[in-house]
Amino acid sequence: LPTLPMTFAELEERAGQALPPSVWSYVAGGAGDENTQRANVEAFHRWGLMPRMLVGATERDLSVELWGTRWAAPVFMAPIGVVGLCAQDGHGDLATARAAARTGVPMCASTLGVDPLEDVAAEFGGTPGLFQLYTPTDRDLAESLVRRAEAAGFAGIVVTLDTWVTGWRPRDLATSNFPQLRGQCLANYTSDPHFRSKVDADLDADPRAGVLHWAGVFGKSLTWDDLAWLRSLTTLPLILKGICHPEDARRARDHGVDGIYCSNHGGRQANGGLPAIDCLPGVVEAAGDLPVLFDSGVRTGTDVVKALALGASAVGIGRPYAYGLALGGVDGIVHVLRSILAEADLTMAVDGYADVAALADDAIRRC
Ligand code: HOC
Repeated sequence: LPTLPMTFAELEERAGQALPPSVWSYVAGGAGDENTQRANVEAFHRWGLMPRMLVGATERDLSVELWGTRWAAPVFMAPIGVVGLCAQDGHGDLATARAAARTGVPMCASTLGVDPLEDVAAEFGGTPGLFQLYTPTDRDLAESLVRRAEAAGFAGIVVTLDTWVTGWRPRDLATSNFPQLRGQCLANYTSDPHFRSKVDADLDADPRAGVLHWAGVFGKSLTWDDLAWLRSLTTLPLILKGICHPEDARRARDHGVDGIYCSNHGGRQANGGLPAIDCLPGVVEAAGDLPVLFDSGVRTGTDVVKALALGASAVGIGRPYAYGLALGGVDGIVHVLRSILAEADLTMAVDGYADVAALADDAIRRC
């Protein structure tokens, strides 16, 4: 695919030209003056990998086992609400699932999708998938979505904790963008029997009624008291997303979750925070033997290796695959993922790490 970009800078620039301005400002933008979004990326430069020689890393195995399933690589596509709109045909969630099938890189499908979760899962072609849930105030709706994800064959439920209300996003406020965009991404809600039963209108004839009802089921934060309920929702691996403080990781572990997801939502929710990668070591230590997923600021294959060396079990790619989708649909995502994986693999080769476990041995230093 010679016409697709080979650097993140070019990928971002060309996606900005390709996407409609409203979708571009939504996906590229973040909270406040976007300082945390930038800091997430810059913080990777303050960590350096330590090369080891004469270890014979000629053959490498980047696969990892998570919750009893082997992943082809320690990388997944992070959930991005509204990513579906980056596709030219308007079915970006299906395109992302097809890219997962082609690369073996799992997709964490967002609840806020343009395509219903059953259709998305049907495209995975044997690659494991995770389902991301925003917790609505209506518990029966949450349960209905989880039941559907289980029936569709998802391998885990990722509960996003930091997005019960949308952050202060100047780009979206300036364009009054978000209400109109999210209205196009409610397929999981409008296809849900419980959601439909609560709307006093014919959703097919009056889609606005669905948007209004959807807006009303958010706006309340969960507390630790809700953890027992969340845990009781499913026997699938339950993973809590948005954990940055070690104490929260410890509490999550004590509440019987199966995984911790260290993330600051790519700097989209709260500005003024610590770079997520700097939070990762503390979260990993507190998580003990629980797998830790990570995202926020990952742009390159070396970023992936650094996050793994800091203890992540698997690393989420966000904006890069959304931009790949914008530029080349399924092929665009595959190109971005394969480039990141190839760079990660070559970095490990040259630095002398034959597999992810080897990175646990003093592979990274602050610089
Ligand atoms: C409850 C409101 O993940 C993003 C999405 C946020 C979706 C808002 C949901 O834009 O970062």
